[in-house]
Amino acid sequence: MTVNIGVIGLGMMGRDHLRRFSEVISGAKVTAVCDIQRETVDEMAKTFAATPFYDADALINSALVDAVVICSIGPAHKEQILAAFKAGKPVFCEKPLTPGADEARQIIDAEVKTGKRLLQLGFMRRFDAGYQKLKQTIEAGELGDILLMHCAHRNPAVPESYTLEMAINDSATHEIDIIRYLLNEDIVAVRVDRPGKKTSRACPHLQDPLIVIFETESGVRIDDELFVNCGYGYDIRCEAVGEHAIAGLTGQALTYARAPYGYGQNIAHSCMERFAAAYDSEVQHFVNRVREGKALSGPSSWDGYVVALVCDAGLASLKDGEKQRVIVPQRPALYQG
Ligand code: ISE
Repeated sequence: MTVNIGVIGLGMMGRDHLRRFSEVISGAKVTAVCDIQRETVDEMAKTFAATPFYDADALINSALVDAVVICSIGPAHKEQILAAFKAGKPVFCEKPLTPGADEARQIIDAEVKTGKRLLQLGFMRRFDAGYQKLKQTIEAGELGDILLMHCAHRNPAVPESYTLEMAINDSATHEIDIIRYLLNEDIVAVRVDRPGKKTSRACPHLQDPLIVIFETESGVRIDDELFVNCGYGYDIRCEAVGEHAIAGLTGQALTYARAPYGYGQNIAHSCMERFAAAYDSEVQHFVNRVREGKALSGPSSWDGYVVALVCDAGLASLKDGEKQRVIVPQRPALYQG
């Protein structure tokens, strides 16, 4: 069976998924595309031989579409996800699930009512080979009890439209999700620290870098450096410090260079490059589950909801610099295991 995919939102991520479906993914094809920009819809529909839609609801309910891929802006997600649930169609949704936790909760309630996991969230780092290996190492007990983690999230540059809040709810979201995934526990407190200095590369409205400190249920303390105008590359770092040993990501480089300046590895310049294999793998995972008629697995609406709770606390701390508690409600049975 070939899964007929409808893609909503044809910006950078939507287009990258269109290319992925046409070049990499097996068992699925894009049959419908939709965006608020008519010219983009027409152009993409032509390039990928898909039917153009100018209304998301019409695409979701079209017989041409078996499963929906949502790459629209965050504020549009809730209505689109709820419409897909109503139509009984599986959804792959780019992060964030929703911009705030209250809306995310409505998605949880609606999905629980359907009695089946119908959504996979685009937290692609869970599909990255390095993070997966790190998780296995932690779970095998090789490091002993985990005491600390050091993370860094460095982007070469961000556009002027990137707001201070986005450092939390657009960038740090990835660490928030991956910390929970690696440690199998929730984050209970968050504090945002504004260093005294900032890069001259950042727009005046930004404080860049920022440091976010997370604490988990068992007391693991994690520092996350968010440096989104670092200039030199797309550099994601994660090190777990255990009682007996430490382990961390090496990066994505497949080759090294020996040159007059020394010994080095190539560095990625975008998330598309750094996590290319992870994006392929998360989308193939989604398609496989749909083809097999199984409930979806991987990052869930619940993960999106809990990440939104932590982000809301992080945004409060961004304002007052105080440590903010995160209270995670009871996880519904649908999301256990
Ligand atoms: C962007 O939205 C992403 O998801 C990237 O992975 C992240 O590195 C970047 O900071 C975000 O703005």
